[in-house]
Amino acid sequence: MTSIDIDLALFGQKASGKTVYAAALVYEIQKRYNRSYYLRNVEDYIEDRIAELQRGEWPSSTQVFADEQVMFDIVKHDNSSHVTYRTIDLPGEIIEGLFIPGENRVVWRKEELRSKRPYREYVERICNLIDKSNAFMFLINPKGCEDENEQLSEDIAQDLMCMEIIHEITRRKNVTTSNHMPPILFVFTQWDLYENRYTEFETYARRVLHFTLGTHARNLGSYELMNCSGIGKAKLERIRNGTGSKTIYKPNPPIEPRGVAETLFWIISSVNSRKKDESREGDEENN
Ligand SMILES: Nc1nc2c(ncn2[C@@H]2O[C@H](COP(=O)(O)OP(=O)(O)OP(=O)(O)O)[C@@H](O)[C@H]2O)c(=O)[nH]1
Ligand SMILES: [Mg+2]
Repeated sequence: MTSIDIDLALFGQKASGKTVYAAALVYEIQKRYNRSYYLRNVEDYIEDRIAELQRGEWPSSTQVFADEQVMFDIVKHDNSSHVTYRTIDLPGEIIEGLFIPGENRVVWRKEELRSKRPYREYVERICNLIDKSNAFMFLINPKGCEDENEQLSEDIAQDLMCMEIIHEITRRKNVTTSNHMPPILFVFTQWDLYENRYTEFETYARRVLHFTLGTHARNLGSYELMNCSGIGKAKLERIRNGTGSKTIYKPNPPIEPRGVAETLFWIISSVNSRKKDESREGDEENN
């Protein structure tokens, strides 16, 4: 039986879809891939989020003090392989506070702010996560702003976040060649809302990640651009507010996640081939 450990660092700003993604991943493997795999040890936290989506409700924004571990084992029915998957459902507020330009510009770059409250604790959490992870994923929210300038600044903010974190990965893990870079996956979420607008996905995604892909052209080893939808289909709901009413999207149960499990399969195969390369390098050094 082959076994593999995935320690995934999952980044994305507030409302990029991290919690929905984590719930959809478990649900999609349970439902769509149940002929090949079964899941063991899924926590209540994720089961509760799945139930929420199935009631047609979105999860609430993950709280700053929350420390939600998402862990499970994926086992092949024939017992030929076994994957242990661990990640943390980070509160996007922490990431926004550190990486998204605000009144203090980008806090992450400012030594004098990094060591002060509330940032110090956030910085430590991110650094620990980077140190213990062997795969990285960025969730990008396409946003779909009506205003062109607003859209541009949303795109750039997410691009800079990726660029900054990848820089930190290269620094902390002492990456000198792209061979030593852990696999990195960029996933554009909420694709049920955007598939008709961005039909040339690859061109669109590369444009949004302009600075990241340019700056790190030589650092990035195995990386991929993907899109997914945690719920598959959304329904429009009219809600009343003080001055009138507005329409919002809600999950339309039963949810039908799309492209979510594929992200995990890409990560498993990338971590696996990295493991093989490393053991080959080790063998060569010993000979
Ligand atoms: N249409 C559609 N909307 C989605 C999907 N996933 C997320 N959303 C929207 O994005 C919002 C935020 O999703 P979350 O998963 O809570 O985002 P998050 O990254 O966990 O946010 P924080 O907890 O604040 O960091 C949801 O309330 C939905 O409005 C999706 O697959 N399809
Ligand atoms: Mg969340």
